[in-house]
Amino acid sequence: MRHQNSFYITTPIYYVNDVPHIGHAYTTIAADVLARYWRLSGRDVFFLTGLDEHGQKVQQAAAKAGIDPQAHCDKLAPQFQTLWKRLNISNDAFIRTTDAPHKSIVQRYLEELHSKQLIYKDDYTGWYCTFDERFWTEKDVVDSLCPDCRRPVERISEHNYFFKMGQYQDRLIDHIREHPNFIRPESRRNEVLGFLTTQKLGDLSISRPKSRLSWGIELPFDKDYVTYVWFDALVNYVSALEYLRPTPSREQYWPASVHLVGKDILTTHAVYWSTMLMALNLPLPDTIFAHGWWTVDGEKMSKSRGNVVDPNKMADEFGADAFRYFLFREVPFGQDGDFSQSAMVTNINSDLANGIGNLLSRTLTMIERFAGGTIPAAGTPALPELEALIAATATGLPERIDQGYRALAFRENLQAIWELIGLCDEYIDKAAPWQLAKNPENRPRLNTVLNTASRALRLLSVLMYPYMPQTAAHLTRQLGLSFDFSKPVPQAAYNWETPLAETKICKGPGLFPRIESKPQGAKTVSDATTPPQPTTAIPTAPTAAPPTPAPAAPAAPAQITIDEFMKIQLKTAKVISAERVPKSEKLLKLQVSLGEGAEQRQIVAGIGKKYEPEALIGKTIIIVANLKPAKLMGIESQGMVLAAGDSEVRGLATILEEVDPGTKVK
Ligand code: ME8
Repeated sequence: MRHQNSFYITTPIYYVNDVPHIGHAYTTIAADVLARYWRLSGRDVFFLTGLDEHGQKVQQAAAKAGIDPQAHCDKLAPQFQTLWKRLNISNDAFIRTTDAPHKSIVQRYLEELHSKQLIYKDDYTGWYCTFDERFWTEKDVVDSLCPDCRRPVERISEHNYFFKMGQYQDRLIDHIREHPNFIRPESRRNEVLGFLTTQKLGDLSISRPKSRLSWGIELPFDKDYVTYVWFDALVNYVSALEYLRPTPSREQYWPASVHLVGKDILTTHAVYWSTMLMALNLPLPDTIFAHGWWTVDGEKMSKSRGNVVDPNKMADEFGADAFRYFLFREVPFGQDGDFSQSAMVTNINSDLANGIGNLLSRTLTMIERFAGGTIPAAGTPALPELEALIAATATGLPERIDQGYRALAFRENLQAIWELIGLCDEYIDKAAPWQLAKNPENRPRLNTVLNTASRALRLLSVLMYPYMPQTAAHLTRQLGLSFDFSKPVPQAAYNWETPLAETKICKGPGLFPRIESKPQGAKTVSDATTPPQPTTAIPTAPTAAPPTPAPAAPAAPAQITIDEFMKIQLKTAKVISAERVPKSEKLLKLQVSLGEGAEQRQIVAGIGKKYEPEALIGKTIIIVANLKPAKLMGIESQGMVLAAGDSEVRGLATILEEVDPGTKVK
C-alpha cells in the first residue's frame, strides 16, 4: 500500500495522433498544480504523464504522414515534452507505451488474466467505431452512427478475446458507494452509478486481430492479435512504477492518489480500469477526477474549424504563468469552460497586472521611498480594524487552501488568494502611506502599513507558487526573501505571525505587463522595445500624431473658442504606482486612479528626468482624460499629464487643495 506520506498523481497519456492543444495542457497543468502543492507541503510526490502510442488513431496518423508508426511517435513525442517544459510542468516521469518495459509488463498482465481464465476467446459480431476503437451493440447504434462521436460504424464479425469485466459489476457498485471520493465530482459519480445500476455490464473485448490493426502489443497467448489500446494504455499507471523510478516503488506509490482525466474518458477509467485492477488483485485508486471540456469561442475545438488553441502560442504571447492562472481562474474545475482570448486578456489585466503585479510594485516602491529599501518592523496600528481583518484572513488562508486542494477546488483557491490581495489594496488606499510619510510622528503607523503589506506578499508568494511558480520566485526575490520552492517550504512561511523585518528588498521589473487590445480583437502584449516615437515640446504624454517630424511651431499660438476648450476634459487623478519605462530616460509609466469605483488608467509621461517614480505615488495630478489612447515605446498611454515647462519639464501641475481623484478641472 502507498506510504502515508506519498502522493501519486497522473494525467491521461495522450494519443500521439497530433500535436498537443489546450485540453492536454489543462489536465497536465492541473496535475502540476497539485504536485507542486503537495511537494511544498512535504509529501513524497510522484507525478506521471506520458503518451499513448499504440492503436488505430496513431496507426492512421502515421499512415497519413506516410511514415512508420514508431517514427511518427518519435517525431511527435518531443512536441509534448517541450511543451511541458515550456509550461513548467514538474512531472517526475514521462511514460511512452512503446517503451520496451511497458510492453512486457502489459503482456505479463495479459498472461496472468489469461491463466486465471479471466480472459477467454469468443465470436463477436457488433458495430465497430474506428475512431473510438470500440464495439457498440445493436441498441446503442442509431442510423449507423456511433452514439459517442456520431461517426459511421461498421458491422464487424470476428473472433476476439474478452476480459470477464461483467462479473465485477456488483463489486464495483459497492466500491463506488463505499468510497464517496472514488469518482468525482459528485455529478460524475452519480452518472457512473446510474448506468452501472441500470444496465448489465458486459465483458470487454481486449484484442484486435492483426489483420485489422497491427500497431499494438501482441497478445502473449495468440500471435495473431494485438491488445486493445485501452488495456495497454491504462496499465501505464502501474507499469511506470516498475521501471521509471530508480527503485521498485509500487509499494511506495500505489494506489494512485488521483487519476486526473477529462470527462470523455471517465468510463474507461472508472469501469475498465477499476475492474482490471480487481482482476489483478491490485487496490483501486483513491480518486478518479473527471474535469470538464473546453470549447473555444463557443465552439467545439477542431482542426477543421481551425480554432485549436496552441498552448505554445499562449505561453509565448502571455507567459506560461498567466496562461496557467487563467485556465483555473476562469472555470470551476469539473465544469465545462469556454476559452476566449479576450476573456484571458481582461483577466490578466485585472487580476495579474492590476492585482498582484500592482500590489507588489506599489509596496516595494513605498519601501524604497519611505524606508530606504528595507522592510521595517511593524510599529503602531495604522488602521486597526482592517489590520485585524487582514490578519484573520491571512491566518485562515493556508487551511482554507489546503481544504481546497483536497477538493481539487482550484478556482475557489484562487478566489481566496485574491481576496487577500483585494484587502491589501484597500488597506494601502485607506492608510495612505504617502500621507503618513509627511509627518515623522506617523512613522510607527507607516512602518506597520509597509510591514503588513510585505507579510501579505510573503504569504501570497507561497500560496501562488503551485499555480504560478515563476511569479512566486520573482515575488520572493523582489521581497528579498530566499525561499527555495524546490524543497518543502518551512511552516513559518505560511504563518502570518512569523516576523518579517530588516529585509533588504530588491525591486525588479513588474510581474505582468498590461496587455493591450488590437483593434480587430486580436491581442498582444505591449512591447517595450519598440523604437521610441519622436516627441516634441514637453513629452508628458503621447500624441496621436504619426511619427514624422513635427512641423515648425507657429510664431503665436492660434486662439481657440471656449467651445473648443470645453472639448478637453481635464480631471484630477491620484498616482497609484509609477515605474520607469525600460530603456528610456524620460518616460515613466503611471497607474492613476480616477476615484473610488472609477476606472484606473495607465499614462506614459515624459517626466522621468524631473521626477523619481516613487516621489509621485499618492500625488494628485491633473490629466487630460479624453485624449485618444496612443503608444509610447510600445506601451499604451490612456491620457496625458499636465506639466509646466518647455523642452524640459519644470514641474507637474497639481491642485492647491486636497480634492478627490476624478474631480473635473476647468
Ligand atoms: O483519450 N477540454 O487521449 P487523448 C478539456 N490516450 N480537456 C481535454 C480536451 C478539451 N477540449 N481535449 C482533450 C486519450 N482533453 C487516451 C487516454 S489514459 C490511460 C489514455 C484532455 O489524446 C482530457 O484530459 O484523446 C482528455 O481526457 C484527454 O485530453 C484525452 O486525450
